[in-house]
Amino acid sequence: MESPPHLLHFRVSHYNEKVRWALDWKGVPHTREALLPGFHIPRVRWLTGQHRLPVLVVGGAPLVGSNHILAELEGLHPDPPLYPSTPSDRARALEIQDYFDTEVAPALRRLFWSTYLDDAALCTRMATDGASPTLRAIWRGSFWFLKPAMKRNMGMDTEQLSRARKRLGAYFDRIEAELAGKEYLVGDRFGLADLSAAAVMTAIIRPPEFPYPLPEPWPEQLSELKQSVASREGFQWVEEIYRRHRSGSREITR
Ligand SMILES: N[C@@H](CCC(=O)N[C@@H](CS)C(=O)NCC(=O)O)C(=O)O
Repeated sequence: MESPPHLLHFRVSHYNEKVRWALDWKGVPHTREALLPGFHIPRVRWLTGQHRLPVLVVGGAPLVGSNHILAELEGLHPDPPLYPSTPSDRARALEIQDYFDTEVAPALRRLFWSTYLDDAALCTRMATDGASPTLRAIWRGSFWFLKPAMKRNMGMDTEQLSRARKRLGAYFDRIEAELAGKEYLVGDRFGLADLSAAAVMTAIIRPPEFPYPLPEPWPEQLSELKQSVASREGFQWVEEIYRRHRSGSREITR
């Protein structure tokens, strides 16, 4: 018997949340393996020739990139459909997905990590949540070289961070403009665009249904960031979409 899909992921990550959500929502039983940022590289490189997560191993073959994985899942498990049925709705959903992946996700990730990286203890607690005490201690001991590498990798210089902060409101503008008073971003049912946009926004929103809550207390700056946009209609929409559509986990635990 073929083994179930196996997800290599970071618990904290919004790109990874897209794939978890799609697997859970489509009711696909799967196994998960959480890796630690930085320590993941040799394993993921060896498996896929690149270093980013999520990776979903299906029938022994690794799939890379959240968009690609979602498209493959749709082919393998068409019911319930995540992609809209008409070509024009599909094109719009893909365009929205692309905007949130390439424009919004990297900016929000910068903002999120910037609230942690100046505090080694807090950052370790968040990044290694769920790992063994030994791994957590090794990660903490490696923080002096992980921190600059992560800052470089995520493009966390002053200019990019300030641009991300300035554009935050525009990301909510985009959700609100696409919704234009409707319940869903494309068409009249939950789908690819909603899942992609809402999952990406969890970098700062963190609805209670997000499967891996951040350890408490949050960094003050992260709470402030969340608070600064909490009254936006787009923020409340993300929370509502999670409440309604983030179904229970289909992870197989051994
Ligand atoms: N376009 C990719 C982006 C994935 C991505 O940037 N993943 C981050 C986590 S949020 C990552 O793996 N970072 C670690 C690294 O770059 O080595 C996707 O949609 O899957």
